[in-house]
Amino acid sequence: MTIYERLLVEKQKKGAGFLVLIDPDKQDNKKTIGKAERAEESGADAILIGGSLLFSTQFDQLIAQIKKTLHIPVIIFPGSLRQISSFADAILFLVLISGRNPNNLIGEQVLAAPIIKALGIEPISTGYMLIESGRATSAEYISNTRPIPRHKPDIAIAHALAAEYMGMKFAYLEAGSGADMMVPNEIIAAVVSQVSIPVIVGGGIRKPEDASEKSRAGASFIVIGNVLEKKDNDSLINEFADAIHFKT
Ligand code: 1GP
Repeated sequence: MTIYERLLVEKQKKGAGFLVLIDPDKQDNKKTIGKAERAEESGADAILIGGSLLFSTQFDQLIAQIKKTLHIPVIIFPGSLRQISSFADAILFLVLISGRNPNNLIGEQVLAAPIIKALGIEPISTGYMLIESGRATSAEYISNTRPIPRHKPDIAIAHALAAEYMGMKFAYLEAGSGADMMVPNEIIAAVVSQVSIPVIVGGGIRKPEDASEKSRAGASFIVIGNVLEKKDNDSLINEFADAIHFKT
């Protein structure tokens, strides 16, 4: 079974899947590994690892160490070509379809593809869509693109449909890490009502009740990052898992 299929099985069983995002720069490797272990114990379905920027020079070693103890998939959520590792189970093969920057639409992908092939990592093609969320986010700034206006669900639907028709496996609605405002539930529901590919939602989700609303609005996977870095406690991760896994 591929990692993609495994994720879909978890979503089917639990209502929605819980993905914990780890930023390799936020703490030292030892703490990061501990955090990944706690996420697995609490019921996270996979670890995403990556960020818009990467200061660390230990990316490969970190993933290798995480993989030694974890059983859930470790999936790269790359901000750049530097974030590729043979130790990962899969990589979100991101295409920033909400923007019109050719580098994020095809340039980086052409450079990354032969490396991914040579390393034998499973690529999961993902239509990545930035949704306006208040202040400019790192993803917007670094990619030099404009997000989709948050009160324009029709624009989001058109992009997600284009992702589906181009054969992508996920549509990712992204408010941005630490965003002031989350992706609105109306946009999630509107997109989910029109596309058949699973929708990932993340950015600025700080409370389990909000995560619950997003999964009930139809998101197949919810990504939680920042808040678990700030309030690193078992009970909060457990609450997120319970809120997102609404079928279990
Ligand atoms: C960001 O969607 C993810 O790429 C998660 O965002 O860090 O705000 O939870 P947070």
